[in-house]
Amino acid sequence: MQYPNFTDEHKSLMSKYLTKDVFENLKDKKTKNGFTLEKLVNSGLENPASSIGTYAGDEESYEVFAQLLDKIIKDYHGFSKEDNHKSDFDMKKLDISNLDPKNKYIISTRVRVGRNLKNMPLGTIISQKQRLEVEKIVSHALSLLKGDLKGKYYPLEGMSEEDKKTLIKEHFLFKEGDRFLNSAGLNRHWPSGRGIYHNDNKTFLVWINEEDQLRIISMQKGGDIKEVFQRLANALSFLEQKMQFAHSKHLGFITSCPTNLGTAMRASVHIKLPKLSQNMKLLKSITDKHHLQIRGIDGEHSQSQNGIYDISNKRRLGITEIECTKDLYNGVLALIEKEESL
Ligand code: ADP
Ligand code: CIR
Repeated sequence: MQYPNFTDEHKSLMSKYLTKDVFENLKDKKTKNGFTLEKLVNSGLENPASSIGTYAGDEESYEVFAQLLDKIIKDYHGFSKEDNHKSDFDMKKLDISNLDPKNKYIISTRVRVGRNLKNMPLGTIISQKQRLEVEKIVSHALSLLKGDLKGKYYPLEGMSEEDKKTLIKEHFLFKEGDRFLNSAGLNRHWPSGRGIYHNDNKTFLVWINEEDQLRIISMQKGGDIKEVFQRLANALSFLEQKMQFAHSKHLGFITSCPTNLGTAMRASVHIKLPKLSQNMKLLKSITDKHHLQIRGIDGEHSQSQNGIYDISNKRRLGITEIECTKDLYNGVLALIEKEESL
């Protein structure tokens, strides 16, 4: 691999931190699974508008390519290589109430975490056989869930186009053909091994073999973050007994994108802010202050519609699950207060 020809078009943290020195140090390195620098940065090279631009191949990628990835991790999460990650699902510390009891602003609330199986390469380089093995292990564990988490697994293969479209439009299912994932090798053998599990009322869902091997999701209408978080915590404590997830003391849960490390948690609301959204600078000053990210209504890289935004915690590593949820809570509280004052 030659040193990339970065242009003004390249906006990613990868292009910022892959200096010639770092490149020289890393260009011939390989993990035991054969993952290379070329594979790590391909998404950011093929998609200059990437904000991050890297996807890892395995847990070892974060050690072998630390000279690049530590800088991206520090920039995104504010987390240093000397720090250690901590987990905390203790609901007693979540002293919060419904942010929008009259349902004026918040349309829906969703909390997801990413997980991958221990000792499996990540989706970027996993073989088709291993991916099918992941699907088997995860769908079997899910079939043991009970109560309000009980549901059914729907493989993508064989699902009608209409069903897929409806599930995507209603924000339950992942999109197809994401170009960032495509360049990272994450869409290989599509749709084989991919699918969605959900309970009847679609408040608990699990995506299998998309960007991460599991995306575990709790969501519902309205602004009761606590109820959504509790459902997720219940599901996780069950699933953790049935499978072992890739995890390190330093980086928490291992994910293919470095933005998802640690808690791998994104807690979000779909929120309507008709007045505040007229002044994006003001809106952004509040979200920045509370470490929140703004996405469009159809998820990452999509646009807002009807003044509805997806607002979520940006930091996931070096803070606990409770703190991620509090980031969202405090930020959304501030947004609603500002909207009401305008
Ligand atoms: P991820 O959340 O897994 O990082 P995306 O940003 O692509 O990935 O979002 C996945 C889907 O979840 C999209 O359809 C998005 O609209 C939906 N979504 C995210 N937050 C909410 C929410 N609070 N309410 C309803 N749907 C949501
Ligand atoms: C990018 O680099 O833009 C894509 N690979 C997605 C990065 C993850 N996005 C984020 O900000 N959490």
